[in-house]
Amino acid sequence: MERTLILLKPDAVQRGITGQLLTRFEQKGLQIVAMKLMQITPELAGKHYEAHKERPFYPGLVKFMTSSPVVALCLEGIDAINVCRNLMGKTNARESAPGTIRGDFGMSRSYNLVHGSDSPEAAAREIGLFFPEGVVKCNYSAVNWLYDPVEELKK
Ligand code: 3AN
Repeated sequence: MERTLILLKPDAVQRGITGQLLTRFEQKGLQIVAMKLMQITPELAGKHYEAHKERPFYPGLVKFMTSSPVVALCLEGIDAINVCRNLMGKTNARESAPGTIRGDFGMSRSYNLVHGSDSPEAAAREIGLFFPEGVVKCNYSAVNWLYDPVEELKK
């Protein structure tokens, strides 16, 4: 099992579509192990987007991400990072394929609705940043029907 940090960004919260976006992840079969509505501070945004500090779009990105609450989620599943990034679609929502979250809900490259960790290292770091209190220990029984217990869940 792998974990990833997902953020439903200020545009998703303000447009009132967080439920629809969360449904995409739930119906795919990802498990929620942490979730909260929160306001990102400039300090947290700075740590989260550390890798983009020198990029021209960085100031606008921090302004946007701190402009309204976000919904932060930690999702779990086999290959959760890649599965979520495929569900999200390309960074530029105008170029994102129909069927993806960005492709179906967005028109912008910067207001692109959702963030998902892009590597196991980033996921561990970002989950620590957004959920310093830790995630919830859950035993979802659906796991045994989402995956082949013999082939995919064997320890
Ligand atoms: P993704 O979120 O698809 O992994 P990243 O990590 O390359 O994309 O970029 C982080 C965030 O920075 C994006 N989600 C988007 O909001 C913003 N961003 C990326 N590239 C640009 C750009 N060229 N202009 C404006 N905003 C951008």
